[in-house]
Amino acid sequence: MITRLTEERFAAFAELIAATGTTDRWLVLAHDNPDPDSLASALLLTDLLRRHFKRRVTTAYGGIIGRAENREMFHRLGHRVSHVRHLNFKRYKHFALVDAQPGTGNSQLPPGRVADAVFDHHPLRKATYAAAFHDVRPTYGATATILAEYILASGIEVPRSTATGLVYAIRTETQDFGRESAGPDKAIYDIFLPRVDKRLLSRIQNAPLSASYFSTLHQALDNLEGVGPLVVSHLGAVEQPDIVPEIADLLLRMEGKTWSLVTGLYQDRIYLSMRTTNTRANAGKLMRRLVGKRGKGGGHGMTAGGYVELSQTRGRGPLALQRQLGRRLAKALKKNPDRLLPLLQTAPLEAAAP
Ligand SMILES: [Mn+2]
Repeated sequence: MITRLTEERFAAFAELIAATGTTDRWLVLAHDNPDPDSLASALLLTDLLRRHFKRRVTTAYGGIIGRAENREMFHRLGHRVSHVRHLNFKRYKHFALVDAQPGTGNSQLPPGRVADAVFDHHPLRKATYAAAFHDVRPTYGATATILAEYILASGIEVPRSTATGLVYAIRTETQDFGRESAGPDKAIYDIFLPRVDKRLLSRIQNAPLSASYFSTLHQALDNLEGVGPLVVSHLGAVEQPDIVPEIADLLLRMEGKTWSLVTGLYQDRIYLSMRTTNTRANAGKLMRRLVGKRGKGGGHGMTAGGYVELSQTRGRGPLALQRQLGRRLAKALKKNPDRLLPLLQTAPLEAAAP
């Protein structure tokens, strides 16, 4: 399905490309610690620029691809995606940002560098207007859906692996259409589903989990606290920041809970991840309120993420600040933060009787 809007935007994008040199190098940037939506969006835009517009393109990301499923997707998609540390930004004339916007602190777009194109589905930000071209659709469940519509408008075919990445991105981003799913996502999903490599999809979804995943999970369960509909867990230093949203997703499945918050330390930041099943909530706004001026936050209605710089702990140690963030959320949900108490008591297994 190609919407009227996409037809118009695609024509405008084509005009922008036509005005650029055929030998200019493009850098397509996913956001930091990219998720399936960001990776799939980057691949689709790369295919579009390379195969349809015949441009020279490098696809890149910053941070770490941590979640086992995302690593599997990354390694099996048959596309070269570089880490920015291996790139010389001076070689690129044009920058495109997908699933993120300038100035949000979650991409490697060099400071002061204006993006040529921005594709995203988070709420539109002022800084994005500076880009030569932007297509930001907050009603879409996935950014990859917007780019898949461009692919259809261009008439090119994408490889089965890219179609697989796209379908996986829509599934995870909308939680199998259980949250924030819009008509366009379902339409694109249905169009690309027959092109999916089912074995590849299964490999991604059942990726092997590392021992460190289980030990972090253990820690998360040990530190579980809750009040009313809220479940909270604070982690110490984590091996990779993706584990924070991963555990927030899992905790939200706890019976009777409709809000989850997980925090964890990585390098010089406290990472936060918030989830809710409340379709009328504005988790992104709440996250920005939680972190305030000490960090950055954002998101959608039902999912949000952010971080606070550890330099902002004012000598109290990170855990005090992590606890304060949990208490703040309890208060915002009109629950008494003093009632934020341990949730699980696991007794040690008794030794078997002789
Ligand atoms: Mn996204």
